[in-house]
Amino acid sequence: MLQRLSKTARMLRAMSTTATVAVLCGSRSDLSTLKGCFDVLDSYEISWEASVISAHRQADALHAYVAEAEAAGVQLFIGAAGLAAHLPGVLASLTAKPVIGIPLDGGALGGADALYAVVQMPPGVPVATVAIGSAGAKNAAHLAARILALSDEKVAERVAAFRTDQASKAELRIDPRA
Ligand code: C2R
Repeated sequence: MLQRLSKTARMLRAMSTTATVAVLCGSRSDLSTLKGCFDVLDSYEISWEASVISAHRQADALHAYVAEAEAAGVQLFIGAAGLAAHLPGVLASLTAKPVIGIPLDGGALGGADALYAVVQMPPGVPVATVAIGSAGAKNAAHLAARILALSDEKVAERVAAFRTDQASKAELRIDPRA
């Protein structure tokens, strides 16, 4: 697992700086939970970059990163953190772009601590909050695609195709005479 994570970290450093979506998490220990988020963004062919920057531990670096990312053309931020998960909320305080928050299951409270921290933002500083953990990580990417689809026809087509495919896979018809 450690080997896989350091490989992921190397991959992240090599990412482009012209991404549409910036994914941030509070710790390297969060990265494995975010794999589904990266995979879903890839499936929609949405360019992304990811960084480990903690609002608690690296406040100045986070401020600088958001300013640089916006200047480079990032359209949407995804923030993921466990425990007292302030990262997504601080992101929303630093940018007017949409922010999606993923609460992570990292401690004694099973992610409920992070969920409350991410979802209970004061009025005027919204964080679109998804489910705890890996299900939320995937949905953060699906939600990002739907937001970007409002102004990007290609992404809109891929969202429509995904929904059709998902519905056909879920369909089950039972013949009562069989
Ligand atoms: P470590 O494993 O590095 O001790 O981190 C991280 O997201 C992680 O889930 C433990 C947990 O602390 C979280 N963390 C935050 C923030 N920075 C780190 N919630 C933040 O800025 O909100």
